[in-house]
Order: sequence, then C-alpha cells, then structure tokens
Amino acid sequence: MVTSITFNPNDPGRPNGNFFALPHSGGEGEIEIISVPWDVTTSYRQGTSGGPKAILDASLQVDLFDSDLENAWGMKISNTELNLHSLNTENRIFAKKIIKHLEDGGSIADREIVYLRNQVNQASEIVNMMVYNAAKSVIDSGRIAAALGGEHSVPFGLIKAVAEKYPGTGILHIDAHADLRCAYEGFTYSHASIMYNVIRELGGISKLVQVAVRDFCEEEEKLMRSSEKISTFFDRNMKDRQYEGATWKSQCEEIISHLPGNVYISFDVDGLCPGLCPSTGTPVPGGLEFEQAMYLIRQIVFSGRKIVGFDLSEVSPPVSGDWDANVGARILFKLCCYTKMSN
Ligand SMILES: [Mn+2]
Repeated sequence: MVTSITFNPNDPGRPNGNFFALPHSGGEGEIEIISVPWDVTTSYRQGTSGGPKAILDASLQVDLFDSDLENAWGMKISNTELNLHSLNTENRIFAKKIIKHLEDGGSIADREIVYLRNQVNQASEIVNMMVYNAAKSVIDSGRIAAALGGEHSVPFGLIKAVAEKYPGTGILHIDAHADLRCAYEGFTYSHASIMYNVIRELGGISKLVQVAVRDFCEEEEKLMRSSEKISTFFDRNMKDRQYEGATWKSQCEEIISHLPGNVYISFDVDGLCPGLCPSTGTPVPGGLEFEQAMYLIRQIVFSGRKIVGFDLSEVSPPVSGDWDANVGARILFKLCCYTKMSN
C-alpha cells in the first residue's frame, strides 16, 4: 500500500485500490464515491455496469496537478462498491425479455410480463435503498457522497439522502435526455425516468435545471413547459444563441441564476458530445465540449454556491481501448476538485 510518506504526486499512478491512486486509504474520505454497477433498465446498449471498474482503472492516468485546486492530490477520496453483481445479472435477463417482447409486438403471456416487471421494479427499489443507506451514513457524518454508475437510475437514493439533509437543494442536470418519463418500458425506476421520480417523490428538491437536453418525447416536453420547478436549457437553443453571438459565460450566468445556494450535480456523460462517450448507452449528436461543461461547473463554485453531492452515470467501457473511461475519470476528478473547492 502506498502511503503519504512515499507518495510523490509527480509519479505515474500506482494501483492501490483508490481512485486516481491517491495516497489516502483506509478510513473515511471527505468525499465518498459509491460505485453502483447497475444497468438493468438500459434500453439501447448495455455495459454501463462496467463503468465504475473501468473508471477506477483509467483514473490512474489522470495527472494530479489541478489548475483550480492547489494540492489536489491531498484530497481524501474513499470508495464503497455496492455488491450488485448477481442482482444485476439476474434482472438484466428479465428486463431484456420484456424489451424484446415490446420490440416483437408481444410474444410473451401478459401474466409473465407482469411477473418480470415486478421483479425488475422490486430489484430497482432494493438498489435505491442500498444507495440511500450508503449515502445517508456518509452525509450524516458531515462528508460528501457521490454516486458512480451504472445507468442514470442509480443516484435516486443519493439524491433522496441529499434532499433530506439539505432541503431546498437544486439539481444541475447535464444530459442529452430529459429523463422525465413516467416509467419507461414499464420500469418505474428506469434510467429514462430518474428526474421524473426525483421531482415527483423528493419534496426536498426545489429546482431542476437541465442543460444540453436534445432528445425527449412529447410528454416530457409538456412537463418541462408546465412545471415551475424545471428549467431546461436545450442544446439547440444554446447553440443558436452561441452562433448569434451570445458568449458561453453569459449563458452560464443565466443557467446558474436558476439554481439555489445548495447544488447537486447529476452528470450523465451523454450530455457531452458523443465523441467523448462513444460507447454510452444512448448517444445523441450535439452536446457540450468537455471544457464547456467544466467552465459551467466552475462558475457555480465561483458564484459562491455549494456542491452538496453529485453523480456521474452512463459511462460504458468501450469494446476495445479505454477512451470512454478515460474521459469519465477526468470528469470524476474535476467533480471532486470543484466539490472540495465549494465546501
Ligand atoms: Mn442521458
């Protein structure tokens, strides 16, 4: 085990079980990363359950000098991995049967579909409870909890724990999708429903500010338009304004003006350009550049707002190489740095 006495932040990262091969181990970090390898309701391309492990491996490549946070290598980041392997494998089989049934136009008896759906929905509730319990104990001890997916359904329990501890929290939601569907393919806690469930079930969340959204259905569009809690900055409108001369700075100021003092960041990697996440479950053309997203989050910190929790989801290990995980590890590092700076 590498200790802080022998640790040199200029050396290549040596695997020690910690994200970014940071020297602090054993014990509680100021930030706890809860890894949630779960991708049961994924509708298009599975694989994000491998995200946490791939990001941990790729995180060794992240250089520890950070231009925003002095001595970033001194951050104390600990990690908890939820053991979901058999629950994920078993329920993924059930979910795939349902998805195939929907695509085929109905080849399985109704009674079996009801049974399979109930199984998946119950398993999702177990995951929500596990994430909630893990997050609550971190938050109650005055530390920051983060969730690392997996698909985008995974942070529900964390957002619930944050909303209870810090009522009035607003969410900055970076995503290609609105995630405002009332269940999807019959799955209540679908990746496509995370923000619908948050808004409907978690009274402690005062505001949802969505950025880079560019793929949504009519029902979601209606909800975005009718809910005072939701402000959506569509990718297309932001780009139009940029082409017509508006600066990214001025657009960030407007986005941030919708957020209260306590901010939770929900970062779906597909909010970025698909070139930065080619293997993700549901990629969509358009989206933010890496630095564009980081600038936005940095401005939140500079505005004096506090980041009270975050998640990163939908990073999927590519079939070959490690590009998606490499990008994911760099987003994770910056999210940790900005969270520390804001607290
Ligand atoms: Mn998405």
